[in-house]
Amino acid sequence: MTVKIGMIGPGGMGQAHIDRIRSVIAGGEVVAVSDINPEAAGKVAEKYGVTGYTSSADLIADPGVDAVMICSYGPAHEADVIACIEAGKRVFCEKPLTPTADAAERIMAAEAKAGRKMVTVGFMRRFDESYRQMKAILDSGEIGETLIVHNRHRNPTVPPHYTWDMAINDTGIHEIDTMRWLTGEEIVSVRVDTPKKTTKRFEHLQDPLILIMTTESGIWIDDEIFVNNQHSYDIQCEAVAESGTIRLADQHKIERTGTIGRHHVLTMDHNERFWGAFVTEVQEWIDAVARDEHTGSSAWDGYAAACVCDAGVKALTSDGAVAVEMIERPALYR
Ligand code: ISE
Repeated sequence: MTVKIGMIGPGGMGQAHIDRIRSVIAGGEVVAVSDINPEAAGKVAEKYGVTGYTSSADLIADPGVDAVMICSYGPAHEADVIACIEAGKRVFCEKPLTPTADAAERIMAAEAKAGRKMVTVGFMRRFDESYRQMKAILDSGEIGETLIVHNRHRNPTVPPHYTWDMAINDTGIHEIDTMRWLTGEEIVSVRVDTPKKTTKRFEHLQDPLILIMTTESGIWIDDEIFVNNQHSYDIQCEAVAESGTIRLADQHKIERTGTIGRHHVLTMDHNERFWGAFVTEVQEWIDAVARDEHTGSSAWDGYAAACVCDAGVKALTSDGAVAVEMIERPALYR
């Protein structure tokens, strides 16, 4: 079976997914796109030879669309995700699922009504081979209990529209989800430490900043978020356990030797660094849709990430740790 996919919001991220589906992913075909901007909708539809809509509702209602990918901007997600659930169509939604925890709760209510999990959130690091190897070793218990996890999330630069809260809501959200998945625990408190600021940033940003999170059992997690480092997309993670440590190795693809010495070529953005993870993520989603099953992170994961982000944003403007407030996990997600 070929899964016929409708794509809402085919901007940079959406088109990167379309290109992967057309080149290296099996079992799926993008048959329609929608963009509220008629010119953009027309251009992308023509580029890929698919149906173009200016209304996401029309795309979701299209009987030729089996499942939907949403890559529009966060505030538009809730209405479209709920419309997909109500139409009985499985949906892959890029992160963040919703910018607020309340909106994610409404999505969970729609799934509860449908009686099944239909939403997958695009947290791609769960599909990265090296993170998966780290998790397998930690889960095996071979090196004992995890005590501490150190993370670094660095970008060469960010655009002027990157607002002060995005360090947490748009960048740190990756570690927030990955740490919940890696440790298998909820994050219960968040603190933000603010080091000396780089001068090479937009005035409105605290850059870098350090998120300090703790989990239910007391695992201590730090995350250096530095989004104007001027040189590379640099993702690091090291877990310290009772009788060993495990960390992501350098993510270089080649090593170059010459008059400048020997060096690794660094990646410059998430598409380059996590190419393989994106491919696995979308492939697993399409395979699961074909089997009429759910895969990947759920609406609960989207909700939990939103709750931790809320606490993180509060912590950014207050002293000390902020407790994460969450509802009890509904039965569907246990
Ligand atoms: C962006 O939205 C991403 O998802 C990238 O992975 C992250 O590194 C970047 O900071 C975000 O703005």
